[in-house]
Amino acid sequence: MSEQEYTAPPTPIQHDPRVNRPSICGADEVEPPYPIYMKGPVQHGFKRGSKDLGCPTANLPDEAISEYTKLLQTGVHFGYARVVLGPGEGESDQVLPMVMSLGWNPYYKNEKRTAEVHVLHDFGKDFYGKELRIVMLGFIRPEYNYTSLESLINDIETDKAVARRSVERPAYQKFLKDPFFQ
Ligand code: ADP
Ligand code: RBF
Ligand code: MG
Repeated sequence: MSEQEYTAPPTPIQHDPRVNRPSICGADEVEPPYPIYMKGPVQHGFKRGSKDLGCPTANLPDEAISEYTKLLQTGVHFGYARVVLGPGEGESDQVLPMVMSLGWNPYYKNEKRTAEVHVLHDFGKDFYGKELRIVMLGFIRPEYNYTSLESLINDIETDKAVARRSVERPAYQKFLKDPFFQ
């Protein structure tokens, strides 16, 4: 399918908060269009992730955003990530679960498509400029336009838990050893 043939669906308003979300996403096997690989040096953004959301997101450069993502629904995806830190920083330089927001961030009225990765690990410091490698393995939910910051934060907390559980399955764990990360 070409980009011309494809019209992205409109951004839905957040889901009904009274309805429980699934605790695991994706099939038992990794299904197309996944896996999707991206890599690039971590960019500076608007610094809202840590400050407003309590959830830092490492921003990928525009050039690193895979062509495939234009055909994907914007929203939250899960997979694995590695921040290439080099020798002496072994503890944090490993392949780790990640949750990723791909979209236009309607809550913040951003005008550009962004790919932001939250690595499920406590780095204890920033890593701007370092190479970030990721593999997207599944879809969690569409991007929503939130009516409050609190409900966005609640959903992000659920996204993190869902991502952790979703990559724990054997077909997903295989990607820990993917040559792309070596
Ligand atoms: P920005 O708008 O510049 O992306 P954020 O507030 O989103 O700022 O913070 C992102 C930065 O925080 C990342 O670029 C990275 O250097 C750092 N960081 C620290 N821990 C993490 C983590 N677990 N996941 C993602 N980024 C992290
Ligand atoms: N922003 C939105 O406007 N709608 C969303 O549904 C949304 N989901 C997110 C999910 C995750 C896991 C993360 C880390 C961020 C999400 N954000 C969302 C993006 C958030 O607005 C973004 O991180 C800030 O703009 C800070 O850069
Ligand atoms: Mg960020």
